[in-house]
Amino acid sequence: MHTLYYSPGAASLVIHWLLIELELPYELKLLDFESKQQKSPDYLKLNPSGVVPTLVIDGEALTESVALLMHLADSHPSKGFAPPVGSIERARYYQWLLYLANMVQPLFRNWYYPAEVAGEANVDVVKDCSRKRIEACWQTIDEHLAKNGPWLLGDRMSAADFHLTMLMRWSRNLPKQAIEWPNLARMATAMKARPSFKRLYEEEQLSEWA
Ligand SMILES: N[C@@H](CCC(=O)N[C@@H](CS)C(=O)NCC(=O)O)C(=O)O
Repeated sequence: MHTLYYSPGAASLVIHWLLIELELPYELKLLDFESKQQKSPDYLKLNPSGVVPTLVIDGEALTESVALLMHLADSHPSKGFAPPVGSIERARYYQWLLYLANMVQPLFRNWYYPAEVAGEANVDVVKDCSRKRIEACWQTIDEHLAKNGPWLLGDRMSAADFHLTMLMRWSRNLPKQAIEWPNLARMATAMKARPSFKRLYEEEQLSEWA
């Protein structure tokens, strides 16, 4: 059994999406960010960083969205969301997942939580720098998809494409959205057409970027 602690649209979204895709039994536990439930003593015992996602698998609490995504994809090889360990496709998979996790995702953290970087007095400059660097990442990924797409790993869709789609969704409030890059737009359209996306939206009660 899987229990996912989530907040609608947050980094937990990709884990929720994969649980649906992999047809796993799961229970959702909503954390109310308004009342800072993610910082409650009970939740901090599960996730000392006070963030989502936390996925409890058979009683063990695990964190970090990309680590969870990799574990879920590897545990259900029949779905083909992760290339075989040791293959060159696997090396590309690691490359793109870590690019998304280390490069793109932290820039979004800076955009949405700019005071964390350099205090309230500097939020505008932090947001502006983050935005420019996010746009440079979209340019890099779009050029890659143009040459080597349609997916991050070429002809083969992988768990990395789910993560990329979640990050693209986060750009909907930025001056220039990811879908303004044509290859990213085509990829997002294909991902949104999956039946799992509809169920994800229903269960998280999302409507923006449908
Ligand atoms: N590296 C973590 C980052 C998770 C993260 O920053 N989650 C955000 C939502 S997207 C969160 O829980 N924010 C609430 C807070 O920081 O209080 C992961 O990928 O799991």
